[in-house]
Amino acid sequence: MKSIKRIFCLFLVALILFSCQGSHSIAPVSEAATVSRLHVDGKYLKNSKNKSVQLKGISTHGISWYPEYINDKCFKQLHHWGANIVRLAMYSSEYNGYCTGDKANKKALKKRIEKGVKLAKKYNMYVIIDWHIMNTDGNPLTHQKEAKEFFTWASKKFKNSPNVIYEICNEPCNGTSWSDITKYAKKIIPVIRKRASKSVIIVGTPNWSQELDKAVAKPLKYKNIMYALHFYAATHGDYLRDVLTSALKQKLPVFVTEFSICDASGNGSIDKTSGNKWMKILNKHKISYCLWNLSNKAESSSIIKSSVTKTSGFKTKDLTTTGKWWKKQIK
Ligand code: IDC
Repeated sequence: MKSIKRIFCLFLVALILFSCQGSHSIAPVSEAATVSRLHVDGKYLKNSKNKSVQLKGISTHGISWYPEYINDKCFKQLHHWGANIVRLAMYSSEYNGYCTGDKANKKALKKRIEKGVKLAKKYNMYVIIDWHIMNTDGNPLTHQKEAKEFFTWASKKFKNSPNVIYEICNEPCNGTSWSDITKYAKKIIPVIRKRASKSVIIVGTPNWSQELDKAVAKPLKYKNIMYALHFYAATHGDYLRDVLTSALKQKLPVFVTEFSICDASGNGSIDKTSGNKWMKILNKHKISYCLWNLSNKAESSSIIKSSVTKTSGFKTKDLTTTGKWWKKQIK
């Protein structure tokens, strides 16, 4: 009788052990839940187990304007909400941009990036270092020298950080050609790859990162390159969605490093219907995305209400319409 009991107990223990092992082998909800080095394979971003991953997260506002959200509790909450990526938007020109501010400003911006990368790592998130060219320096060649210096610093600093993704030119615009972007990319990509040889690098496309067709026609000849598409759902509808779907048919690796559901000014009315149509395509093709923007600026793209001055510990009632919508998407 005793030995039957013993066998029964042993059987029970084995059963428990087996079921525990089983639950470990279940794939995590988000394949990128643990930060591992990523690579690009066809149109997909893949992890070290060769599984395609979709990164979902948010972009800061300009880190000269709103640096206060780069803090431990805020990043922890973003992670808790389901974000697995944060984009650090560093304007190159506008308002204390990297190339227009003084030496002390350059230093402060670098410190903020270091802090952001460190916090992202702590909470198992990827992080994009975004060289945020815009209207006043829409041709990336304008500040190529400074970009070289900056990316030399960044790639040295983060060469051992597999969670870092480099975005070398936010939105080429004002008639900047793909040929100029290519010239710039050929100078900057080798600078990054010299130190961070396997890093994923995202390249902006002409016309505020909308003309993916130009990259399809003449892609860059480097490994682990993705191309940026930006959309603002209340302004950009079927026309731009078609640009995306035809680029995907050509297997172009696309990363939506910036989008929102308001109009292209970052403000104005919100179009959830168009936003939902966009999400359907992004999710279907596992396209990674970052929403614009993590701040409380009084504009409809911000996720925090302008009346809310705290920088962490947000309740649902602290979030704007955009914030609530985005939180549901990344859950
Ligand atoms: C906007 C901000 C706004 C700021 C302005 C400065 O939302 O508060 O005053 O930049 O130029 C982009 C840009 C992004 C813009 C955003 C909305 O990458 O910097 O942010 N947008 O206009 N491309 C399309 C829209």
